[in-house]
Amino acid sequence: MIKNSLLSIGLMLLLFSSSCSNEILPIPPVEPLPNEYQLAWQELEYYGFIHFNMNTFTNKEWGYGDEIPAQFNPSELDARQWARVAKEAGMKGLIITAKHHDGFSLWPSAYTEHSVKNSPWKEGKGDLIQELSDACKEFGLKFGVYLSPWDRNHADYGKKEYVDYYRNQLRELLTNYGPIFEVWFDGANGGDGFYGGANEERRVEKRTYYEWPTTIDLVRDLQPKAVIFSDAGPDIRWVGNERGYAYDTTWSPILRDSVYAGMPGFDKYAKGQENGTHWVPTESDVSIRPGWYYHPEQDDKVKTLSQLVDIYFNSVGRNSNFLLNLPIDTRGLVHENDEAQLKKLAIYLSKMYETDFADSAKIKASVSRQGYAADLIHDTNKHSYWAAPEGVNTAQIELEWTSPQEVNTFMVQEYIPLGQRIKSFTFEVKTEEGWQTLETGATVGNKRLIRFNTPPITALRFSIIDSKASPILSNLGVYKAPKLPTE
Ligand code: FUL
Repeated sequence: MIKNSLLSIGLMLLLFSSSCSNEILPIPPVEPLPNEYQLAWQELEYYGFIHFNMNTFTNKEWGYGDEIPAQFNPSELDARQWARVAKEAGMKGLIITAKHHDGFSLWPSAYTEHSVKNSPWKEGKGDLIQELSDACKEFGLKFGVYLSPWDRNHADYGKKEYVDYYRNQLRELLTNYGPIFEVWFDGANGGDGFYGGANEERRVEKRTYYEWPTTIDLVRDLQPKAVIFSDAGPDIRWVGNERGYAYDTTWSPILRDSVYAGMPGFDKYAKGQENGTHWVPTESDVSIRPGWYYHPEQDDKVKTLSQLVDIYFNSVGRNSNFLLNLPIDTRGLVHENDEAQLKKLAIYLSKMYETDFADSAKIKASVSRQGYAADLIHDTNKHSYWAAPEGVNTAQIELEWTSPQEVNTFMVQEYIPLGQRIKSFTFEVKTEEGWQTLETGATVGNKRLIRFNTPPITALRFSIIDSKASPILSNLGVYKAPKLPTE
């Protein structure tokens, strides 16, 4: 009893002294929260996928598994060229299909004959995973692997032995090639295949067959800093389509009861959930061509600059990461047409981000928490931020210029280490005609990008209408994106 009263007197004194002093109190987080590897991953924003192996030479999207290693025969394979192109494109990493559904392995795995070691490429002495890992290192890119759970070549697919084989392969990939930033578990599996000559249909129970919890533990053990992607995480989730578009409302938290690649009814996760229990942000994957693999007949179907820009805004700009696939051609190179489009996107984005017009604006907030003033939204420290007072879930941030500005893009970021909070906002600009509302939306998360097309503006207002708890913004920017050509 005495102890309790002493405790409450102590607490009162503490509250009294902090309300009298200028002490900056930490802000309570709103769970679920990202871990440090998810945060580092989120900062990558844009990175590349490489689809290259047997299908490249058979001109297919899904090989049956009866191909023979002799068919894998690139004439000028150069993983350094891929890394150079990716780097120049502004990508932060590359994830390669180490093994796709047909089972052919791009490294000399000790557990199968169905690999580069029996191919004509480098007379069977090549190891493409090593080459790409080295090239990524040289060009300062992160390196990730895709290992298809479904294997249409393997005789044991469907039995327990295959799951051991899968883990053995994974162990090779996660042990021998340096740091891996992302492990990609594809969801497509089950169905007909070669299966060591059985040529039959094999269905597996996707939830239980692979014993995912054990495989996830293996990844944690071998590459504790890697994030694991599958339809529902555990770390990164699929955005729910292969067009590269996140939803307008995209929560990083999801309500999740289990995790496995290829979960049916994925739709319920696509937008995430405001009251989600696990932090599992989205990754938006899309190919620069119609196919994931190279097909010569698609040489003139590479996405246009406008399409790529649109995807960028609808992925990175909607609280997602952008994973852009490059189908490597039969020479073993990123095709010239693809490289040209990547360059256009890189130039476009660097021009857009070149000048931040927020630098010359006066920034005001309708309310601020002590120690978290409005100017902290726009400084060079990514860990400083503006926040509304405790219990205040609505606020307005206004930017004002002394002369009209020709701008067309607004960027805003929540400070996600303390949780995703904002659930409703509006965006307005002021022109000679007065104020007009240009957008109303729900989520912000890591980044929200808003494009607009108005006469020059003298002010803009980002209003947080509602939030799960007092909102926290870490960054904002105002840009002038170049005009897009009509292609
Ligand atoms: C899908 C696969 O079936 C496609 O072939 C491709 O690899 C894509 C990224 O994932 O599930």
